[in-house]
Amino acid sequence: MALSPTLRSRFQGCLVAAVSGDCLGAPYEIHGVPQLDTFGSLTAFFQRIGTDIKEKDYLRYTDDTAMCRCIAESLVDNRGNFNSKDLAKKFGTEYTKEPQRGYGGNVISVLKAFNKELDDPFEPARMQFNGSGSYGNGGAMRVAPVALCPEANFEEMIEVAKQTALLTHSNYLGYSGAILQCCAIHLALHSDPMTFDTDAFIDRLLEVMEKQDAPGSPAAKVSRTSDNSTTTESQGTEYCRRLRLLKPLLEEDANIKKVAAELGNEISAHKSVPAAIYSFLRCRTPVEGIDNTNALERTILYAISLDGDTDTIASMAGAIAGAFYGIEQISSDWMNVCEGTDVAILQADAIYDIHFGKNEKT
Ligand code: AR6
Ligand code: MG
Repeated sequence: MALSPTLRSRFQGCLVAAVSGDCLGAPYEIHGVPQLDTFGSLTAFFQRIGTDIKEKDYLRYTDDTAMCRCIAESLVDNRGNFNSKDLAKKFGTEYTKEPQRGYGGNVISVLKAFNKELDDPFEPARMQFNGSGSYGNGGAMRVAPVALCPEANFEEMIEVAKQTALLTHSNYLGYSGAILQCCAIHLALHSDPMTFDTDAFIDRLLEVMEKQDAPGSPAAKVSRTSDNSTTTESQGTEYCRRLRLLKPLLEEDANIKKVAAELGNEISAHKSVPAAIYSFLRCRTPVEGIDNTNALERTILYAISLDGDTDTIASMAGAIAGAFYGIEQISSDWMNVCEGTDVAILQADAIYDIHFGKNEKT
């Protein structure tokens, strides 16, 4: 890459690539990723995007983008600040307006509750799964707008990421996934692509999550799932264990099936956020079998190839990669066929303007 993208380009790239990953990954969540020649058939799908898809219809976004848009809108309406009642209301209104966006099975009851007057908007989420709360990836999939802030806001940003997730995901694993995804986007956003250090990036994420996992933190207390079973490992180590797998997997250039098996490709936050981060890191350099020289597009294609929760993992990987490479790396074909890329740019600009002002040249 000749020049580093501007920060405004990276804000836009983040939200647009998140929408694109969602739209491009969604058809595969329903139909599955072809098992044979995975990269080849996906590459062919990507090559057709500019032609036949444009003629038919555009690719629709799912709940990931619908909720991400609510967070962006709420942050803009509140001058960059988190407002729990406002965000809950926006989630509820959005769900009522378009309930068919593919929302997670259990979160729907929380979203419906947001349409009533609530003294405590966090209460419905706490009731989920017999009181253990959801560990779905719904908190992580929508967190990108929170990550779009100055470096100096890092600690405050972690708290906002947690709060936005807690409205629907009170389980430690659910909201910690949002924290990890938010930090990954934020670090990518503020990294210089010319001097990027993969090991330092992973180490920084581990440092953040080790703090989350510290004894006495909520992690240590959560040990049961809703059916009252316990996991064989402490839930508090779920994220750190997977983050520690990133370097060895990258070093051995593990095949895609191994990556999915070790990091996960599921609807739960701890079995999807690490896979999205891996997709970004792995795809900075060419991947055998993926015939695409654009690292951002390669990232989304790779994330979809992981199979499983394709729209959400591709959306999260896209958000990280978009924040790193900037909007210039997203083709006009993608912009045209993915529903909602226009709104993503407007929202990214509005968030940028809150933090840096309209005229700042960064
Ligand atoms: N115990 C058992 N199962 C659980 C638990 C738990 N504590 N928590 C979550 N699940 P949900 P989301 C399972 O409903 O996170 C869309 O497809 C359970 O099967 O809170 O917003 C998006 O594209 C539950 O239905 O919604 C994302 O991929 C599921 O996890 C995803 O859904 C989802 O949790 C986001 O879903
Ligand atoms: Mg999904």
